Amino acid sequence: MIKQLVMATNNANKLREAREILSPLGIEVLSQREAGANCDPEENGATFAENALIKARAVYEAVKLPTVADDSGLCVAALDGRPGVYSARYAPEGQHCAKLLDEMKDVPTDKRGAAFVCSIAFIDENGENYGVSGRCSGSIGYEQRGTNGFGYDPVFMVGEKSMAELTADEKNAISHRGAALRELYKYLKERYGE
Ligand code: ITT
Repeated sequence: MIKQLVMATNNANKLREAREILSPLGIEVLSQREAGANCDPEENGATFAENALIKARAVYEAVKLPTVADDSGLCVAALDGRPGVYSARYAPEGQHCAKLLDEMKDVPTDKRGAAFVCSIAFIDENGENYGVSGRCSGSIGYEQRGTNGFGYDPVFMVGEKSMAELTADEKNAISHRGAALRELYKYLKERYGE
């Protein structure tokens, strides 16, 4: 059994969601800062999976502990899948939702479909990698709603509610990251469980 793994992220919400789902494993999930790594590698991969591996590899090389990294984003059908892997770089801090609503202002209701996508890379104690992914379908709303979650959650509608109107448990149950983390959970439990 491994006792610790490091989450290679600068996003505190991703770390929280990973801890919420992985905690029953009994593996301590350290932030990269707690592990002594201060990494922010250039995410120049063409896919979520490539970028997740770039982030995991950078932290693994710095701390030589099992490492997990998440690369995720929002793919909007009416925008040909944008912002996709550029989701974090789509707008200045705090302006992502407003910019997206503006870009979508003339798009009719039946064409507002979107999906959150998440790829997670795990690098084990030998430096070997394993990947999982998850997806959550929804649509882009017409206004920002709710204060939970982070990022694009206030404009991402799942049924009648935005993702930011869900509790943490409700979001984890349906989210792209929740799905990917549950896959990772299964893998880690089978591989390292008693
Ligand atoms: P790290 O690279 O340090 O992990 P980051 O926030 O920059 O942190 P990404 O490069 O993976 O992460 O970019 C993800 C983008 O997609 C970012 O703009 C997020 O706000 C958004 N995003 C990802 N998951 C989300 C979620 O569950 N809810 C809302 N927005 C999300």
